[in-house]
Amino acid sequence: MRSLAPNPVIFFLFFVLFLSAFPLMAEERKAGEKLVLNDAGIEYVFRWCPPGEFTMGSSFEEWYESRYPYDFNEPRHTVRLTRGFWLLETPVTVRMYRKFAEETGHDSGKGLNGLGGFGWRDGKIVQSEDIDWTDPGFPQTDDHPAVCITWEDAVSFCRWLSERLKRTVTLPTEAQWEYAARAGTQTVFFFGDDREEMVHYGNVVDETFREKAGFPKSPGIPEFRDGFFFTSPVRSFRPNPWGLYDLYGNVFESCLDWYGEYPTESVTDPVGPPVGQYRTNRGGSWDFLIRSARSGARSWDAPNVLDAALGFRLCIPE
Ligand SMILES: [Ca+2]
Ligand SMILES: [Ca+2]
Repeated sequence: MRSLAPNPVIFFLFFVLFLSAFPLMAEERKAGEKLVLNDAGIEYVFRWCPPGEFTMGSSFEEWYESRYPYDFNEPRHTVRLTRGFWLLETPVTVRMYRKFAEETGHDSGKGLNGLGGFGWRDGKIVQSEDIDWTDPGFPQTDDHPAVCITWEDAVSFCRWLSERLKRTVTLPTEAQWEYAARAGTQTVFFFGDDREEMVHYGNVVDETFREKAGFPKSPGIPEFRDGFFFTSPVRSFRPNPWGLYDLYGNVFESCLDWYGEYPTESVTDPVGPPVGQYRTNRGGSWDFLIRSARSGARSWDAPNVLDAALGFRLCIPE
């Protein structure tokens, strides 16, 4: 008579198969691997950023040579990220943001000091009550990065999309942003130290901008033409080694943290100070000099600032 007990050999084989499936799902996932999520006809493409350790910040020499207009605030320190995360391949686009605004009726508020958004009017950057994400003062198609998005707007968007996708969607921390941008590099930019190479990787203040904005020639402005005066459609430039586009230039990207001084010692999974006045953002923009687009360069804004230089990128923590 056949035994009803499970065949030990088959049981063992299933057990081995069961164990072997897990490394494929977690440990062996490659940096830059894609995750494509869909909601209401909109595609969100994320790239995998594995757990790891890196040196955050840059050298005093790098900062000094860039003539960054703030005190040295990016001293190098070791950061360990114990959990991997998915980062949106591009900044959040107008198409994505419009869906959120239409569905929720979200109101961005009146901006810094209640005086509206910063955008382009009559050949210069001004603050005006009629400037917001629907009209920053220059043409924006659905494939351009959403701009004039406050930190508070960005967090509201994340909350909304978390419910839609049934997953936690948030802003990256400053450490996660820099870790992903560096993608294992320690140079000024992920493509090396030569800022002239930026012409292939990001939309910054270039010769075209200088001419149209009527700026004088200056050592901070490169001679190249990147092809865009205002924002550029996302993916117009080459990605970084982990498949992330538009990290440098185009729009600054809000991060989760309050702005504060870096720790002097090694840290694990840093999230910034517990309280603060400004929120961090990263990467430079179409109307800022290349020096703001360095991997280690830090910037910050009040959480209610509406600025045509400021957008955001999404993070799904593992
Ligand atoms: Ca440009
Ligand atoms: Ca950017």
